[in-house]
Amino acid sequence: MSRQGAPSSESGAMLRALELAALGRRTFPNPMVGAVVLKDGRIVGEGYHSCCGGPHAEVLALREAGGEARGGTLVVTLEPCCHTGRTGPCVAEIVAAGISKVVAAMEDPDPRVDGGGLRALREAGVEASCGMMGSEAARLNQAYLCYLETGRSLLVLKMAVTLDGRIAAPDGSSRWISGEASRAEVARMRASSQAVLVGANTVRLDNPALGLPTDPSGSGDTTPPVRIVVTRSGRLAPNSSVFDGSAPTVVAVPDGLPGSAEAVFEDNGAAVWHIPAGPGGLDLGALLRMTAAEGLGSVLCEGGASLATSLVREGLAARVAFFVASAILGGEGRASLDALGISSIGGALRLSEVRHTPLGPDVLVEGSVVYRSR
Ligand code: AOF
Ligand code: ZN
Repeated sequence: MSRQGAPSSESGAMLRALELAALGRRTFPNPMVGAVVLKDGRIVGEGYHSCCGGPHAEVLALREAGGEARGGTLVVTLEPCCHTGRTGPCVAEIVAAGISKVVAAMEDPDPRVDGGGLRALREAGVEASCGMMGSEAARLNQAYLCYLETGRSLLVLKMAVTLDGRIAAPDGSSRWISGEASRAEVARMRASSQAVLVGANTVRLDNPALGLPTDPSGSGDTTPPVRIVVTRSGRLAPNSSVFDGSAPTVVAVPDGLPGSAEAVFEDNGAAVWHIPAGPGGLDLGALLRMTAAEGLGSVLCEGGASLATSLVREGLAARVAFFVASAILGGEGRASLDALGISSIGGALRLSEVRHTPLGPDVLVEGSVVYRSR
């Protein structure tokens, strides 16, 4: 894995640092960070943050570089930290190692850092720049950034819709609206999410297992996401596929649900989370704070329409990923979202950082949702 000794430019090293950062799969609530030490145009050290509480990327890269770090350049995907958290400040180690230049991709919005790392480096006589491939680094750290800003997990709303925005025919059938390439992409999305969220109706109608096919990422890491089912009534068939034991399952119920329903889920190996009541039944914001507290940084909502509507209405769907299929169902079909209370075009919710990916006959449209009133 290490490219030790390979020739590299600063931008080549940043690409490598981003690649390394992406290997950190259990970092939440910490960021994903990769670092490379360059000396005379060659990589002499590499590191990445692999799990929360573990050593920071910079420290590992400096350790690998050893004495070669002196006079070298540290290329890192996040501003080095200047505080003592679970580990010590990276800035002190960078200065002690004799690094003469730091190239960072983005500032660290953690209030304990927030530009202070770059300032401290400059004060110590280290040249420091920030911004190279910043949007790629931010993309990698969406869950970290969302958690810092809101205290919640990153909620990505995924839907497969027809050209006319329908998610199912009137008889409830929806398999399959999107094609094979889209479904393979959904598997990759699941594999990179720590949890998958569905409403009880989706479990009743589609009975999805919400699991992973064999190693969709090709990385050898097949840890399946936790399956979370939201139910107001606590009525879920014990033989539903989400209780097949292939991955951990959580049933989220409103506070005060009678204990007998809870026992049924626990008998089926599921954990039960009690969530305060909220606008649509459960307080979904509280649920997403709970997922964050449980270390589940990103949650992929896979339907159905009423849960999706609540998430959008409450401003909780931070990102959307709509697979738009080349198919038409007409007005009898189930609409992807119910009323949002938008009465004129000026009120339409728009996306930022939009990406379009053609997938066979479908197009994946992804982006962050801009909620105006916030
Ligand atoms: C990381 N890994 O490679 C870098 C981080 O409590 P700690 O010691 O784990 O520190 C967490 C903070 O350190 C994190 O919020 C971020 O501000 C900073 N940088 N964190 O976990 C790393 N470089
Ligand atoms: Zn650090």
